[in-house]
Amino acid sequence: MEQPFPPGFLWGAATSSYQIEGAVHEDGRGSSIWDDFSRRPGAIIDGSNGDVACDHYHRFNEDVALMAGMGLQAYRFSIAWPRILPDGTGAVEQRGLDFYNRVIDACLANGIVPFATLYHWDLPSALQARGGWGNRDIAGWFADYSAICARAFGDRVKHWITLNEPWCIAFLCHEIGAHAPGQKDGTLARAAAHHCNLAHGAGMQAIRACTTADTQVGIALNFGPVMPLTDSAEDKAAAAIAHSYDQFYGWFSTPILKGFYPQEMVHAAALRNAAMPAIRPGDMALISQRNDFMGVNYYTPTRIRAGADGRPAPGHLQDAEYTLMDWEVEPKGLELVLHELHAASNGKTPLYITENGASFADEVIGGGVVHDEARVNYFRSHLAASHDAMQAGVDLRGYFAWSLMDNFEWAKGYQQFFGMVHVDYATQRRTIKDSGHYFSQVIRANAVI
Ligand code: IFM
Repeated sequence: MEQPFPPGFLWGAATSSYQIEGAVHEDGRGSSIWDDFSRRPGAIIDGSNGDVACDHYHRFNEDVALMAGMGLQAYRFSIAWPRILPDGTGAVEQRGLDFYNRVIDACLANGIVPFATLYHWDLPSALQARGGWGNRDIAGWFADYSAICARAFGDRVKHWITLNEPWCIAFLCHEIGAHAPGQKDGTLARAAAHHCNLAHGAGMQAIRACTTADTQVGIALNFGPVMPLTDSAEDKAAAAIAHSYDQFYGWFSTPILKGFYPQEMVHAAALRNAAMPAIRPGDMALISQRNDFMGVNYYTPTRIRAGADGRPAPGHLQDAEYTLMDWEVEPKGLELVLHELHAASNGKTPLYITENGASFADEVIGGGVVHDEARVNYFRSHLAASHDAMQAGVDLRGYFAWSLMDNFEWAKGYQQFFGMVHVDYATQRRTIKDSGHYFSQVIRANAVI
């Protein structure tokens, strides 16, 4: 049975600058922390980098035409900070602005609504040299950069996302060290988390100051909601504990929607011998300003079981489906997050799914055919979960598939495939996969089919 979505529900696809653009030395672009990190031996699994990636910088017209052909109604892309401000602050590079003007205009000419993300991880190296996300001044640097973009593009871009996945910016990059700049310092990570939140608040203010009232600003947060490994009372109790310590909520959605860091974040920092960031008067008010929407990036849940002492321990289901990233496929996790955020904002903050998708090894047949049944099923089940959440009252306004096309998957290089469009990196030839065709049918029907 078809599950219809409401009229006006927005269907799109998402990408990010460093993952697709290439052209890292062109038109005055400054260096980014990913240019640096990807040169570090062992940092990227296949030794690759984003120098060429999908060559989108030169092929954006073809890519926008592809999107139009697929019937996409919206495109979430990110702006590379080092293309606009090669040194992070100071002199503006007009050729960088011109590139995004061309992308935006191409979208609009094809009836595609542009959603611009201001920061999707490619921090100018010059700012890293000044302490990067560990330096509280980054909130001001980011606000200045946001204002430049809002002034340049705000007449046509009406949807802005400040940061993509600040949990990754803070913890994956500064405590786990798996992403640029590859640091492993719990105190630094927590400072970075607070500075991300400040940058989000300051960035929203800057955008609003430079644009008209029809402009909408939000943030894209990632979530890995806790689910018990089994239905046993022990696993459920352990999952409940883990839920209260969930960093995705505790460090980001809770301060942004409610204006405080839960006590569990303080406790967890102490357990890791990490200091909490200094919080100055006015910080939490800046952080918890009204968001016009909140973006949800969801891929997989966090499975928790009771360890020997009853405390939460990581779990792995034996009989579940896993993607090439080894991420469990569980659409219920998406529903959980949507309900949680709806409740946390008292239903007052509209939601968009700003990323959702899966990496699988595709069957590249040739002659314009790529079979990816597992991805079709992933989309179908997660769209059904989104539909169910809306039926239950969640204010969900749109869905962006991650990703438009295969691309540079950060530390996993070119060994993961999230695209609805296959990219042959040797020729840069694009081929719409079965999942891309499926997504087009969903858009046409405005329903899960
Ligand atoms: O490719 C990334 C994206 O840049 C951020 N969200 C998760 C995706 C898949 O790992």
